[in-house]
Amino acid sequence: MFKNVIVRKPGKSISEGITSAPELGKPIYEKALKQHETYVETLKSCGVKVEVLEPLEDYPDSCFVEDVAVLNRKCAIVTNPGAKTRNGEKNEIVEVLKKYYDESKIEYIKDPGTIEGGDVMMVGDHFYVGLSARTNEEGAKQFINILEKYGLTGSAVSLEKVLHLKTGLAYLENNNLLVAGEFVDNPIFEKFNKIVIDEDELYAANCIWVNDYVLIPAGYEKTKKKIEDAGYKVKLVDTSEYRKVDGGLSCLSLRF
Ligand code: CIR
Repeated sequence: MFKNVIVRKPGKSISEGITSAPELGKPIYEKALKQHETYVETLKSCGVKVEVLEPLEDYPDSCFVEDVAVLNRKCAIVTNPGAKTRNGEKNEIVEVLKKYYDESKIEYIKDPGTIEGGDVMMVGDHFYVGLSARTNEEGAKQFINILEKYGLTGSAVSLEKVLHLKTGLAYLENNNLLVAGEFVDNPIFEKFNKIVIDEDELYAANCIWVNDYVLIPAGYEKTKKKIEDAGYKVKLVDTSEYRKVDGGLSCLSLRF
């Protein structure tokens, strides 16, 4: 169960966030802010406390707070984002982490290692780490070494197409895994009960399990039905403005 969530409000500069889909247009700030407020309220309705950080205009992608740290019950790992324009975001998360973790339990990934939290999927005490354009082998190695220090484990997964590991995967607890695209037939995920996302709803693979609920992006009916059929209570959140800059439900929060 999660008790706490950290989010960061988007700034006006979100319109300049990194995107692989410029054809969707730029996010509209006012709409993004409204969607963020709904996201926070929805999280609260799942029984977690939400700490809302102020926007960082210098970092257009900084509302995607998941990428700058990986939090678990034993330690906090501050990442080293591989996207150059995002790297400085890591310095802005440390202060708030000190409220929740003893300083001796806050660990750091160092150059030349890079890693972003979107590439990390937690399954109990095991962490899958995607090797992507943002996360390199050295970053994954440092990350797994830190986990082992705390009695946790990790393993690397090579990515082919997607931005982050969790762009195409979401662990819904109870051995249930949402899988999309390049991960559907990957033998690494054979042991899970797979809920396969249709090609035309790929974006909806980025769902989050929060206590007894699954948060799903609004507008993906087939995915919603599949998750309901698997026995979950679902809550819909519109993330259309974040989608324009490759962001989704998991990217917008740190849950621990
Ligand atoms: C980026 O390219 O870094 C942002 N525009 C989107 C980050 C999405 N984060 C995530 O999937 N964890």
